Amino acid sequence: MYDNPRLVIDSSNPPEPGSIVWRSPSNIAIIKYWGKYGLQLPRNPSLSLTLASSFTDTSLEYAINDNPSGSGIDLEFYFHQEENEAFKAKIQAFLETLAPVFPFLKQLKLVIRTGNSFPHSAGIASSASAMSALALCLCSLEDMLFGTLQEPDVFDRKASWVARLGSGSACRSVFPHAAVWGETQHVKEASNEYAVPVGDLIHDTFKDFHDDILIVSSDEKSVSSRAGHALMDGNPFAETRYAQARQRLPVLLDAMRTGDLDTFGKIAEDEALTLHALMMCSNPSYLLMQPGSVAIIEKVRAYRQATGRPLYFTLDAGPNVHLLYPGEIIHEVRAFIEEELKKYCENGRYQEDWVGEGPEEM
Ligand code: 2P0
Repeated sequence: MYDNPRLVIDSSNPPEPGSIVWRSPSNIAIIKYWGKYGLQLPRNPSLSLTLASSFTDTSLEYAINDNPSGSGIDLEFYFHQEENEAFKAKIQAFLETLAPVFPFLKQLKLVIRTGNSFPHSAGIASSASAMSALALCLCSLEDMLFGTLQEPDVFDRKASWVARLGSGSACRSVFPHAAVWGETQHVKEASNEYAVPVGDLIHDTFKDFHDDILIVSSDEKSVSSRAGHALMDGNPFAETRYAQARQRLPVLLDAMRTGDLDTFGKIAEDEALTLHALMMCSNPSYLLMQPGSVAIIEKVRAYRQATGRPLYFTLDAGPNVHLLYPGEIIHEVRAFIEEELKKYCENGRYQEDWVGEGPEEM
């Protein structure tokens, strides 16, 4: 869709060396993407809230390469100031698949420095923030060299498309407040190829909204998301699940438009438990929730029942529990975490996060 053989640097007029820096946040899906086909295309539409305090900073330094090797991409890579061969290999392979989209990459020497705002071992998904930050740097570089992405909407759409190829969920991090990824007739221009912003369609309640991430375990997951998505292909409930997500999307959007927290919360919690149920009935089956996750879920439901306060949970593909609630009950919720939930967290750890304004160029 974005292949462009004209994006080649004129060697008689090379650019001065320079650098580009983007900060891009993670996101939390309310309707989950789980199951994909082809080149990172989703089996159902998903909707996420864009976060703020869990982010990746990525800088991309570039200079003309006087001795291009012809085939590969000349890359130096640092993660938290240190070389990291495993991450470097992944990024290098990703950049090489992007050669038809950004042919100028092979004409440059690149240095990528990246790091997360949260500890590497926090068990917080970093592929969404990392891949969106990298995609934004690449689009800024293209625009700097060729002036081809001057329109903000055009820039964001391409960044979202590139981010998706790096990690599906990353395409949703490009936009403020909330985004939808995947075909649905209920959102204008929605596509399987990129996410679209829906922040303008939601009630202010969801813009002053929190997601405190309770770190139940920071251990590496026993089954990666990549493997988890693949197991959906043989899951006997897959088609029913995809249909459910498609039907739910307009219901969630309507609740978010009107500020209906009750409907929002019901869908959020059901989506989380459905995601984990799908893992439990995959073949082979697996379980990423832990006893602490279940204890927190039960406490959250009991708290809501007892107080009537709109506190809900969701889960990512891991044991950590995300607490979702509007800003107006922050003091009550933080006291509840401290008194009742922190004891289930690894070393008492949780990351305070909230709905944010999307990526920033630094
Ligand atoms: C999501 N997750 O919608 C779902 C729900 C986790 C739980 O997408 O293989 O890292 O890179 O496309 O995006 C996590 O999987 O998977 C994920 P790839 P990704 O956020």
